[in-house]
Amino acid sequence: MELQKPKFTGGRVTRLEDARLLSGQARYLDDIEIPGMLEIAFVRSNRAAAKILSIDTSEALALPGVKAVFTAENIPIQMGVGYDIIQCPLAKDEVRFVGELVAAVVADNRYIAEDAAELVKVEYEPLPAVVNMEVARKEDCRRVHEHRPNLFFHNEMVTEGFDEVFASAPHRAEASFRTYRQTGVPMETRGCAASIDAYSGRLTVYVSHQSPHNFRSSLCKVMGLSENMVRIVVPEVGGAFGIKAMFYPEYVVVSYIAMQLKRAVKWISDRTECLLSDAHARENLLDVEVAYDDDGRVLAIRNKVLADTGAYPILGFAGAVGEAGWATNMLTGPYKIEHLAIRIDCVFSNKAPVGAYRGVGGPVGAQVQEGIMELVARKLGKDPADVRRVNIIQPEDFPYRTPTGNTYDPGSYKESMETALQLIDYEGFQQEQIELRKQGRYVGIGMCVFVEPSAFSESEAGSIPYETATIRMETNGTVTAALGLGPSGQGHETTMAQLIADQIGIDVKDIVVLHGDTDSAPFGGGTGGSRSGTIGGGAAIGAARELRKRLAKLSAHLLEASEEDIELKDGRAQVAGVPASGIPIAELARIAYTDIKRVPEEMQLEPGLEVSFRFRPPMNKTFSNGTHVTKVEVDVNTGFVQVLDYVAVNDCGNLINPMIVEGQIHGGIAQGVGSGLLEELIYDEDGQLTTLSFADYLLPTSMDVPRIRVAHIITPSESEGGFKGLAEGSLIGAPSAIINAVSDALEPFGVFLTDIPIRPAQLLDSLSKASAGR
Ligand code: SMO
Repeated sequence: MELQKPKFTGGRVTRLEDARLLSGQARYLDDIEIPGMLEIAFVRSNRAAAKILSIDTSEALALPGVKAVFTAENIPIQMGVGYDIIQCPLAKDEVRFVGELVAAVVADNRYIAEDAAELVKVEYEPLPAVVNMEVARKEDCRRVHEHRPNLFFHNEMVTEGFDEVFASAPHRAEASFRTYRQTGVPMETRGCAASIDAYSGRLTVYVSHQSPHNFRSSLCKVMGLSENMVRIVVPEVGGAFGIKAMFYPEYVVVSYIAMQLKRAVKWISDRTECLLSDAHARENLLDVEVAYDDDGRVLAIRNKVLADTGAYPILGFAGAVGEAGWATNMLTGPYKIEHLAIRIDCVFSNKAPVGAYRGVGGPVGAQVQEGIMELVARKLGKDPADVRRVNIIQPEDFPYRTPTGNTYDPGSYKESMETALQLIDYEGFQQEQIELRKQGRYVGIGMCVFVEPSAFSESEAGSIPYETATIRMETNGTVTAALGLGPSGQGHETTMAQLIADQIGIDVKDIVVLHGDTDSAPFGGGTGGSRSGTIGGGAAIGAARELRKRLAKLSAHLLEASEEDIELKDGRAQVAGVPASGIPIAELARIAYTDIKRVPEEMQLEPGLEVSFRFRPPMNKTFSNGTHVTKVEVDVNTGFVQVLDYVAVNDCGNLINPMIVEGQIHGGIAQGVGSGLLEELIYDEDGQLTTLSFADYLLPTSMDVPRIRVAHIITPSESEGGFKGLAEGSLIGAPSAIINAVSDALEPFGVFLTDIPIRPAQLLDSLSKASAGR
């Protein structure tokens, strides 16, 4: 039987979830109401480092409406969070960062709980806070964890023959790059609610999260619970960006309290808690030495990375090791650079824990890789595009093995760059730039050519290399599909339905995609690492294909035709080319369940029209790629940067839904404007976070985000459907493209920017340093 030309896959199918999302009908965590539910407010440490001498909860307990106050004393749970570190969900004896949980107040409502939290008296004996990572790494620095040196992770890697190549290169240059702390800032903050079912004794946890099954595994492991006694329900999620991929101590406290009090309880983070305690990301210092030849060909890179993990590793993420690891793993990006010497040092500090944020180390690696191209161009007086042309991996080089051991499947690295430069009129702009400079206007153009790893299918510790889809045709011919994914607005209900619909010849509107409930969804890894389309999509296609086989077999039997001649199309099964012969798929479904004497004998004991299919991509990773180019204008008096124009050329293989892909790209670029120009979590020297609201932690608004032009190039992967993940790529590309454009604008001043973000004050600082140096 021939598969018809896809009707839905590849099309701009209107998102099925949007009717409820856009009309206020969607149910997020805070919309969940459980009878008798109490609310929790946390007492968080206001010290970066201190011994806890005493906690007096008596006044809080006396407030009317307060049901209980919990401290480490009455929550005797210890979480092994990795690297020999044990974390108590509520701090015991010592606090290690501002925002760490100290006590939980349970009350009739959040107002009372907040008031009571202020009445909890914690007596601290301050300790010197370890805030600066360069200080933290020193032997004589006070230890954040007494039993471990602050420098808790160290790794080195060097390619064979590095020293010789480096020493004999015609040119060498150095630069230090720094990426400052940022965080994901989902519109809906983190939170969870827990309740015990009075009859079964099962614990249900509602949580705004990316991976229901991983969440359940972590919760059960930490609390010593049996997985069949725990149900995780993920309601609608209003953005996640990695920070909701991990497991945080609040979840243990809320679940524990629900079990103790036998009452439903809920906690939702307010915005300040979010900035204090959601995973932070990106704090890295990268010292780079680069060796290159007269043409600008990069021969070797030495990169020393120092990364700040904060006070604890976060469960479900390899801490700053993950970020520094990815930044260096992908350091050569789209370029053919053979020699690398890498050193990674990760330190603990008295700051919030570091974890996943869209792209993980990707934006950091891209900043360095693209910064190197810019640096070499400046040193040689060449056009940055020409330096990239000399270094870029050519079509004939695929599959290409990087010095860090990645095997790139084919991509359009060079083509994406040339297309992007044409679309933005790179050459034309250079003329315009000269004219504008004469008028005292500083405009610049910058690019980032990037490669994004996705669909990790090698079973690394804790990561699930596959996804499973369970799909069932109901007796009326509609389909219910369940996956272990955890969407946070990406439109999985639509994209998965598109894939399934094309396999079995029904309409997308006749498919309901379920996710986020461990009682109904098959085990899976959830959403992260740009994996859902590729791995989840592969599972959806595989399951639908199995279902199609069953429908073909049944209809062949009923139509007295050969299975090979059956086609499923527009809701009917028919002998190919003979529509009159057909039978509605809904009728097939009815027969399959309720008239089984008409079902072929060998199918009678099969479970109706329900199939499960596990998919693991055939390669370890697939790599999407793209090029971002942007024009900016800098006001040299105020340091204000306006992004004027933006072109994104993207290659993620075959597209399931171009509209959804473009949405991902627009969103990533908007975040990239924040990441490049505005967002920074700033700690003072005592370890106090000074950016506690959006008045200080600046997010991009629609006024900051430019018009974006997107173009697609399609180099299919070898995975099912030819898909590659693309969700994180635009945040990998955008910050670096913007920084490079700002550097280009300020080239007449000799400014060369290396840091992310480059905020107005820092920009003015670089300008005055550059002019002082002249
Ligand atoms: S930072 Mo994402 O959840 O891979």
